[in-house]
Amino acid sequence: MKSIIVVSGTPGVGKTTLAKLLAKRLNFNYIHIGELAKRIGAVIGYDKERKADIIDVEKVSKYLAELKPDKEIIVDTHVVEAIPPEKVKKVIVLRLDPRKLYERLSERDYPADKIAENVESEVLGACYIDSVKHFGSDKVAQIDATEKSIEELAEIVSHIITENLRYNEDIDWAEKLGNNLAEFLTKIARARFHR
Ligand code: DAT
Repeated sequence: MKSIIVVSGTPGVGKTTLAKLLAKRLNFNYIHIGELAKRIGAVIGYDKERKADIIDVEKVSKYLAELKPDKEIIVDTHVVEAIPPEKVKKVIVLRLDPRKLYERLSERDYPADKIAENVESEVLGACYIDSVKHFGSDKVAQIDATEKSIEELAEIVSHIITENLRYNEDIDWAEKLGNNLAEFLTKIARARFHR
């Protein structure tokens, strides 16, 4: 049975860039869950505030569970509930220093609310926690992408996948930001009210 490799993480951490490069290098199929949902009619609404499609996670999960692909698949998503855990071999969770994430998201055409929400969820490690809950800690590999080039990341992750390695970097942004955390979060929260 061909399995699924999930690349997850807060929007802006570099999932799509890495997942596409990995698919090319390893000769795997690439699936972006947002695009797949559109293609199979699993978009059930639009969240105006977040400027994002609302996905029928059960429909997508069922579709992936029944898929009989000719190759392994790299799935690009932060919506882990849309992936059937029994099909998954490895989950790569990319993490990014929240200050860098804030810069990246500010360069995108993102509403201030969405930026704040994503940065806060990166501080808390929400995608990592969700992944561990959904897939189990054995399958989840957490990587700090902050100081790594795309090439470096692809090299590390290729090894993790092909050799099925256990890998987990100890990441705690609250600890890293220390005394600057409160000031940083206040700055982001304020931006919400100055639209
Ligand atoms: P995501 O799919 O998680 O939303 P992305 O792949 O679209 O993220 O990347 C967001 C931006 O960051 C994009 O302009 C490419 C850049 N980027 C991604 N990974 C990077 C890395 N390791 N080093 C430098 N820039 C990176």
